[in-house]
Amino acid sequence: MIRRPPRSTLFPYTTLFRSELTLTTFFPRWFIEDEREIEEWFEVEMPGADTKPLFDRAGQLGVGFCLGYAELSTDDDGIKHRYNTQILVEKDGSVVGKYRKVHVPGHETNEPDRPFQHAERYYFEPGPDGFDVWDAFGGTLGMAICNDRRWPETYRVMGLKGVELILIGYNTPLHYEPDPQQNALAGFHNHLVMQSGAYQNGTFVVGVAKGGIEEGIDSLAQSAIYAPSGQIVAQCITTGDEIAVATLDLDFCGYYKNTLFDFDRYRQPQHYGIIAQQHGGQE
Ligand code: CDT
Repeated sequence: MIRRPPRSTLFPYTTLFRSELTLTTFFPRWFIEDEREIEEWFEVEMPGADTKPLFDRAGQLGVGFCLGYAELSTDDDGIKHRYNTQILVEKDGSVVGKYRKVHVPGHETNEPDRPFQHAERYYFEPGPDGFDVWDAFGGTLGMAICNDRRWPETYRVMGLKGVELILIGYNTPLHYEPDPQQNALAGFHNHLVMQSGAYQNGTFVVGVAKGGIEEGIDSLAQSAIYAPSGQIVAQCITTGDEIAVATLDLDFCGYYKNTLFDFDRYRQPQHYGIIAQQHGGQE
């Protein structure tokens, strides 16, 4: 017997979701040494002077949105931190959630033999806040950024917090220099991880690409909306500007959260300790 959650509302809001590092080019493809030049890519406040009109307009229209950008923050000790960040903005224009990318891929130093850099680990430190969820748009929403989507822990942490919709921006170059045999599988891996993350946690997932060619580099498109069944609800079919539209009944999550993936009933966390305690894999 399926236990339905008490709430039975449709997801009655319009939201727009943009990709990772939306406000700039994907600058980690360049290795820049000058600190001041680096900081030009970063936002020190959000909204700032350039982005305030977007918030105002969204508020006027009652359209929420999610936006990825490079964040420069200064802590209480005056130390600067650079994060790959995404925010969730409600339909009144208020920021309800901020997420800083946890899994930072790529390399730390200049590797001039590559056709282009992927120096995210030079520009960004891992987000210190982990994976949170927020009550927004009538549901429980979470966020992740690009490489996070490849790690099952990303979804499970939010799954344990009751997430119903995870918003993931990504920027995935179609050429992967460390192992080019993976190039042809980029689209397959993209769907594979988000479909399984959605299914195994009974949540909707929205994956949004900054796809197509930017500064001569071709990146994966295929933005899509995934259901808790693991099925694709909607998908973009071009590499140009395109909008995928779907109406999501978040109560559908209950069919999975309360049956096969009833965590309370079936999980065996006493056997999972190594996942949180051990960093690398054994030989
Ligand atoms: N932006 C981002 O995280 N991109 C990575 C590319 C592969 S690692 C160089 C990704 O996981 O899609």
